[in-house]
Amino acid sequence: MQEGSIVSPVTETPERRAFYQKIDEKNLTALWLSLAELVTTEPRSNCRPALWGFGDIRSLMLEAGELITAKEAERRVLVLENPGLRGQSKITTDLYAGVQLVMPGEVAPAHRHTQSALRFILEGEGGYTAVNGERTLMHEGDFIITPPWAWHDHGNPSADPIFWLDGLDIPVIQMLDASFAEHLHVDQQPITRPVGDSDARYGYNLLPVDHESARGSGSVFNYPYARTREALERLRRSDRWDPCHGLKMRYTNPITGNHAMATIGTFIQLLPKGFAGSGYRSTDATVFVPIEGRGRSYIASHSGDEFVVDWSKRDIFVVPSWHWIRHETTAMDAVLFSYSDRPIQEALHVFREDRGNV
Ligand code: 1HN
Repeated sequence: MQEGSIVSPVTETPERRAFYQKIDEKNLTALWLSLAELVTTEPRSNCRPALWGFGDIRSLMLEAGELITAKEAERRVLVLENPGLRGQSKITTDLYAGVQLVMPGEVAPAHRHTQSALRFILEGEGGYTAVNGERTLMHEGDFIITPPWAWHDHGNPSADPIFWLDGLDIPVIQMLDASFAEHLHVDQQPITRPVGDSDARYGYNLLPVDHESARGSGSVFNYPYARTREALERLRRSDRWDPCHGLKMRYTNPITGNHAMATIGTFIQLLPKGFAGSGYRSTDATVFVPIEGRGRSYIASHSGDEFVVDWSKRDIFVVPSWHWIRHETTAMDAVLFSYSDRPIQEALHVFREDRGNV
């Protein structure tokens, strides 16, 4: 048996080779030649561990700010390409990541598409994004959702550049061949609801009495960092720390209790200072974004290759599927935002996780 395979390789004979050539012309191929690659005993992926330092991204983005406007670019974004998946606009096998810059006074024009997006605000205050007729203000650490097919535009009336991380399910929609997109005829969509409307309707442990009939028209779309951070701070007094995750929560849709987005799982975790985490692995390749503090994470593949990430605030790093990860902090508390395809894997009953020693 071949390592990582449930089948043995078959030998070649002249007759077999001739047969393969003959069936090739009919758009046929023999499964026994590819089965070992198609059905592996464990996840095998070209996705690699990687780190992008925010300092580098920030200065390159400001350079991009001199070269092109947000309007001409449609979105002024530098795409984070996984080093094992170059040329595909992927940070993991099925998710996209990019860092977006909106300069003071700029707008990123209104459009909509079937891909879902998350924004995680890295730097700057006072920008806004408008989704389905409602604006929400951006603050550092806020997690903001653009649901599929929702009109959205962004603007920065503040005096400073605003940077955020975009996470989208682009490769998923690509695989499904379900991409649709359109432009609005004006840069900024008409505003039909006051700031805070969705939050008041869905974000206070209350729901509109007829919310069922309004389903699809909205839910919470900004999860402000101030409130998320307060929850973590209160929990640290009472909760037991998880040996792998510290104190980790997932963002939810308050109507369903499910993940906040249908395709992308989103998480926030507090690692206290002096934390030395145990190893953890899961089948959802995960993008991490520290928003407070600094620390070190050790990422190890099944073959034992170790990738050490020294991270600080606003850096971005990725952990491939089924790679061991463990986190360490020293003198400072740290808070990490993360996202993965976990909702898809759970829906398909293929999500697996494992705890142990690296
Ligand atoms: C998009 O619409 C945004 O609205 C950002 O800010 C990144 C990447 C690919 C396709 C659409 C945005 C995107 C995107």
